[in-house]
Amino acid sequence: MSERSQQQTGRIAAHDSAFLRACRREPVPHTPVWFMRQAGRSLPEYRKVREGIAMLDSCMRPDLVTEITLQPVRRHNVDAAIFFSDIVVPLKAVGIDLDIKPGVGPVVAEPVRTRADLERLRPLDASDVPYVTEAVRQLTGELGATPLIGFAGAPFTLASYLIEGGPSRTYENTKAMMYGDPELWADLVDRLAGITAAFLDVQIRAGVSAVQLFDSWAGALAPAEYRNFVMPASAKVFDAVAHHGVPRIHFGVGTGELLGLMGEAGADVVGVDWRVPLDEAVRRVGPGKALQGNLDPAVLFAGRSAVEMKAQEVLDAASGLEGHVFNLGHGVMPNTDPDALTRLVEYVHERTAR
Ligand code: 1CP
Repeated sequence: MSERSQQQTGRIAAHDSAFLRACRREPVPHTPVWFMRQAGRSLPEYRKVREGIAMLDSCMRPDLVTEITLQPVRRHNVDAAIFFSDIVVPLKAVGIDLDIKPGVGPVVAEPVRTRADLERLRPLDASDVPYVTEAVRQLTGELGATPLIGFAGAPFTLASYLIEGGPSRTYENTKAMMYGDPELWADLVDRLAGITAAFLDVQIRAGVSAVQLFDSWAGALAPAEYRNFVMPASAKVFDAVAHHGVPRIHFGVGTGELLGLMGEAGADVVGVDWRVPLDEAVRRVGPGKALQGNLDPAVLFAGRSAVEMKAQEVLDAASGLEGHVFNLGHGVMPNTDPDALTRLVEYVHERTAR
């Protein structure tokens, strides 16, 4: 089969799925469910296949990526798969010396702090990430009518890892550059927007049915700063992939005050964490966009009846929405009981069956 017809086959098969219908704000047979970090350490089968293999190495092995991406689909009956990778993979692919340290997260050997450092961020080309194209093709073949979501890190969140050198609570170096050298900052996030757009483009060309832009840490910013320093770069990413016509999801943590702007940046679906109920979130986002979220991932530790009660609250708050994709307000935590996730999918499907 030609490359083009193969990618079309995956997308055509998934076109009428509940997930894609909800993203397009069309009527659905049931509310679709998937979970951020549905693949990963909460699953014993994941821990088994990852044994002895470093996180970034696993992202570069198409057979392993395919297996890990499929694990939660088999186990939980979720309505979408999310491509197994990491937001720092494209940075590694353009030559940034970084690693993902167990229990820590991404660590950058030489943080990006000066104009000379910017030169290390060359543009990304599809030939830098052949393993991504290969894995997406394998996956769309295996998934049939279940849509595959591609993703990338948004410029602000990627910049925070590059500048801080690793995870941060305060983003002091990131904000120092933003406020202290706005020109350098603008050039940095613009370069990152190019890399991110190219990384999404590779995934879409290979056959993913939707993309999610993770600006996980944008909630550290006030709306005015988000609008000035971050939104133009994220808008550039959304604009660059708009012509493909696949739904674009935009998500961050603690972004209640930014929801309107995050929608305005160019998203079709706005992801909401657990801090803002969906009936309030829809007022902040405005018409014409679907919402995704927003059960507190910690609720999954509280026992079955609490999970069902809190899940029902999310469904009730979403009852007036035109498009709702059920998800957690952030990723599945590693100690989560996988059976609680399976039961949650069942609950949402049963309660929303039309
Ligand atoms: O060895 C391991 O299992 C390491 C844990 C892990 C995993 C499973 C990391 C390190 N990344 C991943 C995979 C991953 N990363 C996925 C897989 C697909 C799925 O959701 O099932 C996705 C979507 C990501 C994206 C990602 N990486 C984000 C955005 C999502 C979010 O959680 O907000 C972020 C911020 C990262 C950075 C990162 N990578 C890994 C960790 C522990 C972190 C966060 C570190 C921090 O707190 O700053």
